[in-house]
Amino acid sequence: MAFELPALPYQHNALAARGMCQQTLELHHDKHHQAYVTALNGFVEKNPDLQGKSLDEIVSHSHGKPDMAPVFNNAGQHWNHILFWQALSPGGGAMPGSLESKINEDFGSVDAFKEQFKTAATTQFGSGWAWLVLASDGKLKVTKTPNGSNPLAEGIGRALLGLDVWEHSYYLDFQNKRPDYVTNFLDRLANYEFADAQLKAA
Ligand code: MN3
Repeated sequence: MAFELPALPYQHNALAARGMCQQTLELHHDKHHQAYVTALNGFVEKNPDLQGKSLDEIVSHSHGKPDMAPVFNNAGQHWNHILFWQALSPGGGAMPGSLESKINEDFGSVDAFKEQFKTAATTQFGSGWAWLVLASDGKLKVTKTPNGSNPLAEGIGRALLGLDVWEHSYYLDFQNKRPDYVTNFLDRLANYEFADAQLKAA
């Protein structure tokens, strides 16, 4: 069974009023994400070891193996983008009370959480991701990973939200101003309802 590009959970123009234009989503989802899926399927087709494995299994199996780096990069990016589309919302920025309480408990305040997330996202040198994760000690944490890596591969908890900080994710909307993209995400695009549901399911 080949991996497939999931449809966006909203229209391509649905986030335009909130700082992510239609062209960004057309290129990022339809071209970049599709390219990761196509490349991953090519690797699976040629490698019997990968056949029949789930995406999570391929990510874990290929992580840290130099000869499997191309497989890991594309599987990781497929995994990351599946989460990313769900982490954005046309009604983003509104935080459910239950998530807000947990964030207050673990970070001190919502502002402190946003500061930590902004620091992680802006200090990730080059391409990568910033994450809100539920760590194995039951606490929420902010972390970052390079390139196509993610919390699953690195065993740093269950991802509740992920923000793509590759330039392709923000250059049309914010040019070189990654901090403005991150702030806009936290205040106007982040799907905290999704994060809350992930937290409740954990
Ligand atoms: Mn991307």
